[in-house]
Amino acid sequence: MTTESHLQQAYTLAKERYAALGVDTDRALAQLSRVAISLHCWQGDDVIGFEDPGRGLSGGIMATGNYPGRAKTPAELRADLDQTYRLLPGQHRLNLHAIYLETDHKVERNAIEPKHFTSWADWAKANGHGIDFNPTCFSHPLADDGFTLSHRDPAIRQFWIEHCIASREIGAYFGRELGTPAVTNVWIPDGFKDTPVDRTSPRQWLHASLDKVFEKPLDPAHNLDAVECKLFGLGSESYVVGSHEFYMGYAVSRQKLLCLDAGHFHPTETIADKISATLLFIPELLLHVSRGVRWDSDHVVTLTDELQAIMQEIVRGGYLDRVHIGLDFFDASINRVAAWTIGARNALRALLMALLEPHATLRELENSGNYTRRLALLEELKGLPFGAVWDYHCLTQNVPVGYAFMDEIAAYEKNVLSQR
Ligand code: RNT
Ligand code: ZN
Repeated sequence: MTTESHLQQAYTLAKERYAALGVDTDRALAQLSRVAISLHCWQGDDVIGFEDPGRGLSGGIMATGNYPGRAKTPAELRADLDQTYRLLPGQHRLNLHAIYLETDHKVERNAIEPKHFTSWADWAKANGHGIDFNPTCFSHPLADDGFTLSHRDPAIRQFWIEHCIASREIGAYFGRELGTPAVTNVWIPDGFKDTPVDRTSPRQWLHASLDKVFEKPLDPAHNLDAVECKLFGLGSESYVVGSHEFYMGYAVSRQKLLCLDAGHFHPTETIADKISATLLFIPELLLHVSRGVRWDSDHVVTLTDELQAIMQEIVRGGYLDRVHIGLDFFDASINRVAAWTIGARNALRALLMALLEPHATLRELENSGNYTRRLALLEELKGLPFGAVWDYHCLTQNVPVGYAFMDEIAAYEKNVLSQR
């Protein structure tokens, strides 16, 4: 008997188990294959980019580790991404930062244009990827004192406003070219290491700056604006200008997308519960699926309860059309293609688990006040043969089943990464 028929048999048995609970596994897989995850380009090169490869990462975030094989050119980064996408069932997006532009001479951040990103657009078009975008408000001399859009110096604020405006135009360019809107997400590192006396002025400046950034309406078919909050960062431990309350208020009043990064809240605070609450007041959400570990907000995503809760909330609430799922982590201590693949496959696995829930039954139990059965069923679901459904999905989508994806990564490391 071939492994393939084993996998098919296992699926048939799993399908029966789920069907007994009223769950249609084929339908769940069809839904899963329609979800595009936005893969963050920056895991491939430790957030360095191509603007000034000699300059290190700065701005309250840090990639640690020196695992060999980091992508140093756009061609290398695209090759690593291609390899990663080959290991993921489904068709996925790319999340690009402004510092990943391609140019043979220095271009100031406030002068970037779509023409610096045509190779990315061509590559995305040829491979069926949508693209999302981000202004890069860090790793730059004008961000070195820790402030950008909320800087006390109006000239420095103006520079970053122009950079963000240029970035929205590039997002719209990708959206037009690729026929799917880019989510352009503004995250700034602005904040104080130690206790500030004036918490108000930087927030007023940020508020005014953002209004200038978003002044020009762009067609939502091409570009969607998002803003990302944070609780604290490296060097901004005591005060972050763009806090949750700040951006929640901003997004609600301006009807922007809110970006919830799983690593940007108090260590015991999770973002799953924020989805249904925020979506009552804003049109759509962007998620940066990440994993906080102590002071770090950017570990590779593992199949945690928190990840499962996020995906459950998206599915249970019927929010798949209103929540953009992006990944955000950067680990330079392990194979970077593996980091992407493990994180993305985990996001998809958690999503599948959520799609395999007997939603109608669970709701009925809850609505009729039968919390005992609700608890029993939720616990029982954890032991159902979800893995057989996932394996079958990988099989039918022509990507490696199970741990076999590591064989391909090992070969890629031997033939490509170790030659760099
Ligand atoms: C930083 C934010 C932000 C960045 C990327 C590189 O804390 O999470 O999203 O990770 O812009
Ligand atoms: Zn983030």
